[in-house]
Amino acid sequence: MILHEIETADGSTMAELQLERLKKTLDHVYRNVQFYQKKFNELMISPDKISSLQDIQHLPFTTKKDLRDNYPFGLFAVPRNDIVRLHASSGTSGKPTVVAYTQRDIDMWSDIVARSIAIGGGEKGELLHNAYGYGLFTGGLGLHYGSERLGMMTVPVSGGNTQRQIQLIEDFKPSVICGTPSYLLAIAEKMEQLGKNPAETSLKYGIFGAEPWSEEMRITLESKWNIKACDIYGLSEVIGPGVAMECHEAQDGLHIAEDHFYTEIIDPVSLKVLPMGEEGELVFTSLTKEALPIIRYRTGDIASIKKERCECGRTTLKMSRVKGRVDDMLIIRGVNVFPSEIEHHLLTIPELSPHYQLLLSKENNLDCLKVRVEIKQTNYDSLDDHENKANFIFLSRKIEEVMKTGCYVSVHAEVVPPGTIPRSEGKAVRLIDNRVSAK
Ligand code: DLL
Repeated sequence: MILHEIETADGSTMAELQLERLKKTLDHVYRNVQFYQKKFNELMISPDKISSLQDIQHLPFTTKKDLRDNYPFGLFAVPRNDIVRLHASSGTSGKPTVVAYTQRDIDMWSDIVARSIAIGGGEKGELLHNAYGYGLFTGGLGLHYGSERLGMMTVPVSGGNTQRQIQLIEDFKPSVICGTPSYLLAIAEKMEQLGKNPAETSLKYGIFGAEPWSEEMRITLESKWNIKACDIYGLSEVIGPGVAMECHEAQDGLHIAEDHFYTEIIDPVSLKVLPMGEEGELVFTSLTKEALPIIRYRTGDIASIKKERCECGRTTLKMSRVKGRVDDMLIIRGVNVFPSEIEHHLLTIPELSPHYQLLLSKENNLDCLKVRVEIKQTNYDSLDDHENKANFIFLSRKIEEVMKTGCYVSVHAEVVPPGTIPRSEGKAVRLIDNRVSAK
């Protein structure tokens, strides 16, 4: 295991480095990005007056809307000639958000992702199968460059063509696989359908992220594949994958690349910074980016942070698993619930598979939630039609009960036969919102 010096630095060394880098970043954005210059002037903030990390709290936030309003290139801080790469995130509505990288940004990002892969168990000389989508999405190329930087033999498979994924896993014998947790589930399922056992491949580590996933999903993936599955977090606006990565030793929170990103947790309503340990919205300030430096970016992701020496030896700030996005929180009859919490409780029922959908609708002006989930193949095949019907009804009632006691929400549950719910090859779309069309 390679531990980088900065990953084990003491608090004051890290803070000193962060402050020095923050000052440079603020000077850079003030001089080169009109948007920030205007905002700083409005708030009467002069970047050279920032003298401590606490002063960050006086700086303005940046939101996805700001990126959209300045679409496509309005927030770039370097001349066009210095930009070597663009990525974009699709988003669910409106224009994509476009992000840019100089060659130095790409180098720095590759270093960060190389570090992340090593944190998750990857080693120079071993083989990495990359099933994240290549293209405008940062997952494919982000992991790719990091893997090469680490010195791993990198297989750029991208997402999709599941049969070929299986063949390449069998033939090339990778030790690390990267992809969304939902796609790894789909690959495992395809193998099982072909009479193969995913637990018997050469794989040892999984680097999974780009979508929320629960601890129960980890257990499912680890046992299906016989691997250690670790969580990788990131977002294109901040850089892409690698902002934080869970270590395979402790699997207890994600190590934030603190030397590149300053992290805050805020209350998404009052916008006040919350104390360490409290759950709220993640906010990042980039400390080393050139093309698109970003100040106090409101991610919309809900998590908490903690500072402790980890079992793996690292001292960096850790963030919890992302519970979900602020805008994904459902309010069912006054009760707030995140889809990841529903997944967590759903997967405690052993007869059910991890393939599910959440369908939102409006009835009598109230939001209603239907949980549609597949039964496990083995539980289905062992029964005749009549028994299956009865079992579906029994399991549906059980789900409704578990949701009531676990998440305090009333849902309508529907158990369906294996293979009913569409499989994902990238980020899974589990929430289907039929509320607008029902109006
Ligand atoms: O999803 C970057 C990435 C690629 C991360 C590959 C990890 C692996 P975007 O497409 O911009 O970037 O989407 C970012 O995805 O704000 C979160 O809501 C969600 N997300 C990313 N990683 C995780 C994770 C990439 N590990 C948005 N857990 C973020 C939960 C995640 N949500």
